[in-house]
Parts: sequence; structure tokens; C-alpha cells
Amino acid sequence: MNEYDVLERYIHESNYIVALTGAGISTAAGIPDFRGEKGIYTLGIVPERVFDIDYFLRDPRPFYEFTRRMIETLEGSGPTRMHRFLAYLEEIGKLKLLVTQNIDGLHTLAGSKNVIEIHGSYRRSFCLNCGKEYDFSEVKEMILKNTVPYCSCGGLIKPDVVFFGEGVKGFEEARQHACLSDLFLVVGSSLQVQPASLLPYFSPGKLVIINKGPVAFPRSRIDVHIDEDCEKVAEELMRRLKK
Ligand code: CNA
Repeated sequence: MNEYDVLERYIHESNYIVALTGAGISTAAGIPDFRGEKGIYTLGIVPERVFDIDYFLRDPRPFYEFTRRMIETLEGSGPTRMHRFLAYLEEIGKLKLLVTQNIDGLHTLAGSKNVIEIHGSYRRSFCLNCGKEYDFSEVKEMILKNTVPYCSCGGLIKPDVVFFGEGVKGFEEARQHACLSDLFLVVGSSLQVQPASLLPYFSPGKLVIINKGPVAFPRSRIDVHIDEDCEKVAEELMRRLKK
């Protein structure tokens, strides 16, 4: 029995799958991750600076430069095979919750409905001065023109994305689902960012990692680690489950 056979069996036997995804699921859509082989660290961008709330308040330009690149990339791509595979697992009633650390909105675009975006999203933005809410389409125009978005009151606009130094969203709900899961999938995450990386500890079920490279999690607690490109894994699993 190879690791695909084992995972296929786990999926058949499970009724309550919870998945945690990270930046690695979106690299095939052209968005760089943090710590992968072509990740942001290798591009000379320091995530702790770009995504740090205190840094952002002093100088929001690097964050909006990253965002501009991400918007441009997403216009030419879309959800990956793995995003669509996870939406399919939900559609057939197996996957009960998807927790993502990503801020690119690709799970929703792929059709997933039960999603907790634990690090927030770009869907809504707020003026840090008067609190006025902005829709993504409004700030997008400003970002694409290479301008930092400011409110009509003069305040800086910040998307509802969780920066280093801010609290995450929906952790307690995600933890409760993890406690009920009989299979927990980690897809495209190095599990180095807390508290999201703690969620697999709460699952009493099987733990399967689909990630190229190591993860910061005790090997003894992992049932299967498929150390391959998640697009290849999604293609193989789709072939097996749809037959
Ligand atoms: P990470 O620490 O960069 O880990 C990503 C992991 O995915 C690495 O171990 C890679 O080797 C692996 N990987 C990359 N591509 C593939 C692939 N095609 N198939 C299989 N494995 C692959 O990122 P985490 O998500 O663990 O860290 C959490 C951070 C990253 C969160 O705060 C995110 O908001 C943040 N982030 C999000 C995005 C996005 O929204 N797409 C992009 C960059 C960073």
C-alpha cells in the first residue's frame, strides 16, 4: 500500500474532514509562498516587515506593493486543482470545514463555502481614522495605480487582513471543528505560524500532511506525509475518488 492508497482509504472511512491550508496551495496560481523554494524570503522581501502592523502604520508602501503584485497575478490565474479538489470534498459531504491562512480568496472562488479565513481577507477594508468601510473594488483601483489608498478623511485604509501583531479570526470555531474531525488535512503549509499551526493538535483523527518539504510538527503524530506538489496530489486523488 502506498501513501495515496492510505489517504484514499482514510477519505473513504471519514465523515468529518477538516483541512488547514497555507500559501503552498496557491503557488501553482503564481502567488509566492513565504518559505518554499521560490518563496518571498528568496525575493528579498522580509514578511515580518511587510506584514507587521507597526511597520505598516509607519510605512504602508511595501505591503501595498506586495498586494499590487498579488492582484496582477490573480487577474491572470485562478483556483488551482487542489483548491477545486477541496471544494469537491465539501460538495460530497466529507469536508466539514476549511481553515485557510491565505488571504487570496481562492477557496471561495473555487466554490468552497464553509471557510474560515483565519488571517482575514481583502474583501473589506477600513479607514484607520474614521472607520469607513471600503469594498475591495474601490481600493483595488488605487492599489493598481501604485498609490497607497487613503480615505476621503485623510486616514490610511487597511484591508481586513491579519498582520503579525494582530489577533487571528475564528480560531475558537476552527478549534471546535478540529476536535470533531476524524481526518485532518494540512495542505501547503510549513506549520510555522501560530496559532493556526496548533489546530492539528486538537484533532483526535488521522493527520495527513500534503506539503513539499518539512513541517514544524512532531513526526510521531503524523500518519502520512505526502511530500509532493499538491497539484499532482489533487489530480491523483480526484482520479481515484471520481472513478
Ligand atoms: P509557508 O511558511 O511559506 O509554507 C508554505 C509551504 O508550502 C512550504 O513548506 C512549501 O515548501 C510548500 N509548498 C509550496 N508550493 C507547494 C506546492 N505546489 N505543493 C506542495 N507544497 C508546496 O506558508 P504558510 O502558509 O505555512 O505560512 C503562513 C503564512 C503565509 C500565512 O500568514 C499566510 O497569510 C501567508 N501567505 C499567504 C499567501 C496567500 O494568500 N496565497 C501568500 C504568501 C504568504
